[in-house]
Amino acid sequence: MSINTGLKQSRAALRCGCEKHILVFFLLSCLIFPGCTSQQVISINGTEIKEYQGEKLGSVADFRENSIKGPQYIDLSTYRLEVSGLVDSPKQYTYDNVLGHQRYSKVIQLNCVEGWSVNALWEGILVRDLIDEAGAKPQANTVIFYAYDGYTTSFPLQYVRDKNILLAYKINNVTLPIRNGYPFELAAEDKWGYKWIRWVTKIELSDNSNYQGYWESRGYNNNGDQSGPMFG
Ligand SMILES: Nc1nc2c(c(=O)[nH]1)N[C@H]1C(S)=C(S)[C@@H](COP(=O)(O)O)O[C@H]1N2
Ligand SMILES: [Mo]
Repeated sequence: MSINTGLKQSRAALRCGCEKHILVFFLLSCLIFPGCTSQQVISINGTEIKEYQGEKLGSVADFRENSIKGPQYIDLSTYRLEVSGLVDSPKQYTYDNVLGHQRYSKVIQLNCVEGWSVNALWEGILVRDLIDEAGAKPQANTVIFYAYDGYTTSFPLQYVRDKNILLAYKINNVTLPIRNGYPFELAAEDKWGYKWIRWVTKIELSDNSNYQGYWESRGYNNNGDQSGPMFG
């Protein structure tokens, strides 16, 4: 008998043994938990937290679905986040490449102009870190974000840098649900909800400080500060 077939046989023996154990375990657990044969949802991602450092949080379920084309389904196997425009070296990141950056979390409230708001714990990476990796050219003063549904919005580069703006992949400790922008939503702190672009696909450095995004070109304020006007 060669070493190879010996190995195969012992593996097969192992498998059989395992299967027996699993069967016994299954039968026993059915005796203990009679409902065990019905389908259950098993959380592989932890559960949503409702409070953080004493502060009460809203829930993923509190967000109203108001996207221009409904929720977008992004396939991670082909997904790339592009960082381009006025940069020294344009980049393309996979989801894992993005998550490979230093991660941060922060409680931030989103306020929609429709009159609802949600306070949540956002976890993400700094947009600034991606921009610095690509190297913004000196003329760049604006950051334009693009999304899978054609939605766009923009910010002064200084805001993104100085405010440590997060590109979020988790909310309240769970991976962003599809309708909340999976894989990434921009947590545009201090800005109206229409600046919180979801399903982000591209970050472009530009020198066009008058660029107007989807809602901005339809009358909403380009600056989007919650402390400032909603329109104009
Ligand atoms: N890609 C994309 N992002 C978008 C929108 C959209 O239609 N498409 N709507 C915006 C508006 S108006 C709001 S209030 C927030 C809501 O985000 P949330 O559901 O994650 O809270 O998403 C913003 N981001
Ligand atoms: Mo909104």
